[in-house]
Amino acid sequence: MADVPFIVIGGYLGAGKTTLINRVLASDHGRRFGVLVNDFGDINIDAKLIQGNDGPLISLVNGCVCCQLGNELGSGIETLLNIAPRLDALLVETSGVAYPAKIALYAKTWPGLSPGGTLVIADANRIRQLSQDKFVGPLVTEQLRQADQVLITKLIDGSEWQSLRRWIQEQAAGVSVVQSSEFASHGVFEIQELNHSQVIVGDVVFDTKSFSASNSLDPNDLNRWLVGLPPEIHRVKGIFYNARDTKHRWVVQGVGRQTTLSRGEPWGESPKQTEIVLIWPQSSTPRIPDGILG
Ligand SMILES: Nc1nc2c(ncn2[C@@H]2O[C@H](COP(=O)(O)OP(=O)(O)OP(=O)(O)O)[C@@H](O)[C@H]2O)c(=O)[nH]1
Ligand SMILES: [Mg+2]
Repeated sequence: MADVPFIVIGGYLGAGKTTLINRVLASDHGRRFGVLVNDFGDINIDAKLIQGNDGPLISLVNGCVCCQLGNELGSGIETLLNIAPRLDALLVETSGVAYPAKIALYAKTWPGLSPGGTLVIADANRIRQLSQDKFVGPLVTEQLRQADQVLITKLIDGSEWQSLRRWIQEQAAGVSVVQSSEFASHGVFEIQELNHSQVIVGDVVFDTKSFSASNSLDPNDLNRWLVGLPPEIHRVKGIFYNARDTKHRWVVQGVGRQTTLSRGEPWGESPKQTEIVLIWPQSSTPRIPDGILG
């Protein structure tokens, strides 16, 4: 029986990993994926946002899989490998604070897995600035170095593409760089593994806070609260029960200063609940404003 490719999707908080996974799952690939999704907070928002997967999804929560959740990842892999008929591939979304090569190593040692490569997602608007950040810069740069391929998202100005690609290749010698608009979903099966000489895992520590409530939220109130969040909060994400549209889940996304509220899937049978997670580098100690979620 052929080994199952183990494909790792990494990259910093909010770069676009879940969005890419949803795109791959929704495409006409004719393959059955098992998905493992690690979210750093204590509520796995991403597991609720991954859609269109006919296969199984395993949620790894409350920590980062590269350092804290090794046993959970192992048992998740084993569960997926035991599914009959055999899945065609395992797709792993690392948390945005993970060192992806450490996770990719599982494919080299775990019976039944074969290496499927590491795709690291980079947000065109933020990657250079993040690489200079005094707290997270070393992590962000190391994530790029651990990639077999880098995928650039959110490229608005096409004229930036060449210089961004060159910059990434300066950080990570030999890596191939693609932009998301030119990345076909079957590309996840075509990642060429590079020979990474060593796997570095640093010690950037992150903090998280989550809110859950069963009462509805007004989008205007939520927006006002989001605007008041300090810039040290690197990621906000969640689903909320919108007082104005109680049929659908609403999704809140915040990456840096960019925030959006959008309509999600119908609630269906699931309980109508607001669940929002904030993540930030621990050293920055932001003050989270009181208010609707305070
Ligand atoms: N314009 C644009 N927005 C994108 C793209 N990819 C992702 N986004 C947006 O970026 C935000 C974060 O996307 P996610 O896919 O959740 O990012 P992520 O890397 O999974 O985030 P974490 O799991 O929290 O680290 C969302 O608002 C997405 O809609 C893209 O290619 N273009
Ligand atoms: Mg995600």
